[in-house]
Amino acid sequence: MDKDNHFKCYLKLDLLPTPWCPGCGNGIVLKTICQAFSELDLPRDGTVVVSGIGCAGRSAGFFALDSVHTAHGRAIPVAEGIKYANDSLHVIVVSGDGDLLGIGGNHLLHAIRRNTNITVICYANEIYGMTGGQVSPTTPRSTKTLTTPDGNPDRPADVQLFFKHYNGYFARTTAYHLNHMRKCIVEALKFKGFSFVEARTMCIVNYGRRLGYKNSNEMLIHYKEFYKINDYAEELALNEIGIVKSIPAS
Ligand SMILES: Cc1ncc(C[n+]2csc(CCOP(=O)(O)OP(=O)(O)O)c2C)c(N)n1
Ligand SMILES: [Mg+2]
Repeated sequence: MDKDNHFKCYLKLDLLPTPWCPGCGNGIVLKTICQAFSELDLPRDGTVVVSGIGCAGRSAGFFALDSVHTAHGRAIPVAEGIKYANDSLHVIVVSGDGDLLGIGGNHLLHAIRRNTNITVICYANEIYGMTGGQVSPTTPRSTKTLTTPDGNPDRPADVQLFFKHYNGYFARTTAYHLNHMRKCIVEALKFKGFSFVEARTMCIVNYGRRLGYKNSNEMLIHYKEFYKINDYAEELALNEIGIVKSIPAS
């Protein structure tokens, strides 16, 4: 397999296409994760992928690796258990914003506190996609969803702040910024400790359409125009993407 196609060895190609809707950004994230695995030449028999429940959670089944599709919100503790049982494994969680920050939010806080050496890739589509478009912990304030027809009254979770008092690696990136996403994931995988990559990705069918986007390309253009790259910043502003490495304990 040539270098450009090497990432495919991490995928169950015979299962493609994925069940995701046309225009969904999850395939971009899935492919970029595999490209990052390929860049680091992660061993297929030494890498484990764990997911929770949701559209994003479906990705675990597409990796040609050992994988566990856990109960809703429980991917992180299962991944931690695997890592503590066999420290030589690379353990990666792939799941959605609702799964990781909503029902699973408690586990995330404690994994950050313990600084478990695993990587979490959050497919942050700002919505509960699989169940039809209910408000999620990353839905921006005032945004209309199925369950907030007058606009979300709450502030979204700013995950980088969860790291404030603990060492760890946080990065935010988007499905438009492909090279940046790959870099964020590669550095997360190399980080010795807990790493979290918030990958903004499009859900056009159960989210974007309600907001007036005609197609997911328009959502990509929004990412392009709204987000500025600010790598290695101490803290990212809402309109910034970048790597915030090893936020020091204060
Ligand atoms: C215990 C439990 N509660 C609720 C559900 C219903 N449920 C399935 S997926 C999901 C939301 C997933 O949202 P997210 O993690 O953002 O993934 P997405 O579908 O957006 O990729 C919910 C609430 C469930 N499967 N199990
Ligand atoms: Mg979601």
